Amino acid sequence: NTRLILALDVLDSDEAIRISKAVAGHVDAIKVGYPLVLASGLQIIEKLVKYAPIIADFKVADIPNTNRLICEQVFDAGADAVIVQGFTGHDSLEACVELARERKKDIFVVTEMSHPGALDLMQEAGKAIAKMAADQCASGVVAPATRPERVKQIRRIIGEELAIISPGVGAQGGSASDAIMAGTDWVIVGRSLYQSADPAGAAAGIVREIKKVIKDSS
Ligand code: BMP
Repeated sequence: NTRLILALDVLDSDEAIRISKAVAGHVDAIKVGYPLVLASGLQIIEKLVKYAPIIADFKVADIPNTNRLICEQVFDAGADAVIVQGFTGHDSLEACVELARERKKDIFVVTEMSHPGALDLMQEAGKAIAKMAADQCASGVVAPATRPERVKQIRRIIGEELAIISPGVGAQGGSASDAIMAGTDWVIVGRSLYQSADPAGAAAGIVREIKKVIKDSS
């Protein structure tokens, strides 16, 4: 358990495989999203799943029936988890969570996002979405490493049963150790890993930072 997730936003499938191979063992999961899947096809998931469990970041945000159809396709493609939006409401989320339960897969629900513009509209909704995710027993929520104080608040809302996964470390200015101290279970790192000349070394460095802050605080 390294508590690190790679966000693999590269476009080329050979590059995706090369980086996944390099960081395998340093990461607990690989997050793939629209950039990679649109550029190289949904089959990329099957090719990467041998290196780490795959979280499909499609930020699913539709009516319940469409959400279910999307999640079915993604689970059939070999993904272990899907990231969905929460702002569409309880029934849309429920369609995803129910399917995931049947398939023994995971759903992570976006609360408040990590970029500055998330403060325009998402902050109030984020708390209600976190509560909804907990009420429906989703596997976890996505919360911003760029705002550790929000991670703390979201942790208080969801309790200890759900996981928090947090993007925003590195390129967006957040720190892995601050996010972990605030209550994040896994940090999600993209550019700082896949743009590095040495992705394995960069991943190992972040894992060392995480282990150190956990050790120092215990
Ligand atoms: P990077 O470390 O390169 O900033 O990548 C972060 C990844 O997490 C990207 O895939 C981005 O789409 C995703 N993400 C995010 O940055 N903030 C959020 O609130 C939710 C995300 O899924």
